[in-house]
Amino acid sequence: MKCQHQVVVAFVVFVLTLNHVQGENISLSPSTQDIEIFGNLTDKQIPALNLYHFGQKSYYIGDVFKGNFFKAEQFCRFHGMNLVTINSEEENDFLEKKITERGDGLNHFWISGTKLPDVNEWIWFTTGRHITYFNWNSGEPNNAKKDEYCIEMRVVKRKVKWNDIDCWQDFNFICEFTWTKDCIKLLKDIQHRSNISNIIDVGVKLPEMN
Ligand SMILES: [Ca+2]
Repeated sequence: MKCQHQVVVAFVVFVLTLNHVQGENISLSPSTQDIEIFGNLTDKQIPALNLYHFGQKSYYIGDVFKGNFFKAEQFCRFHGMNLVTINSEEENDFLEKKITERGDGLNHFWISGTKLPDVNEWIWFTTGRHITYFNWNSGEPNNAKKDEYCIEMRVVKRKVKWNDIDCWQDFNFICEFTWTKDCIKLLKDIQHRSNISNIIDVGVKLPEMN
């Protein structure tokens, strides 16, 4: 189901992109026939999300809603994603560029980092893996209020930086999902069924899968 969610998201992005290019009315969801491909999914569950693509991941920059760390993860999971994990300077720089381009320089964003399970080590909440790349702001993490167990990021002097903070603050957030071979195969099947060419080349910039 998760993979189907991802493909639906990508398909909606494609539909929006294609209609925009052709100057037609913008559709906010696939047709009934498209939805039937995904079994129990209904149009009310179809998100029209604007995604960015880097490597084998796609990202949703959630600058419309705010919620605490857990609500942010809940929103991401509802849409077949998780809070973002940032594993390299290149990935961090990509998100920094997109946040800046969107004019979100004053916003705070939850990412998946936390030390809730063990106050002595930082992990990615969504994968359970130890964090190996850090991008702390100067003086952070400081656990200033003694309960700063989650990580938010924001633009500081034009650079995205991380800060530990309590998990109950209402912030924007970034979701991600990783493309798998099965997901790409499903997306190509939709392309075939829909008689729409270049769904991946035009609508979704996917990485080459080995
Ligand atoms: Ca802090």
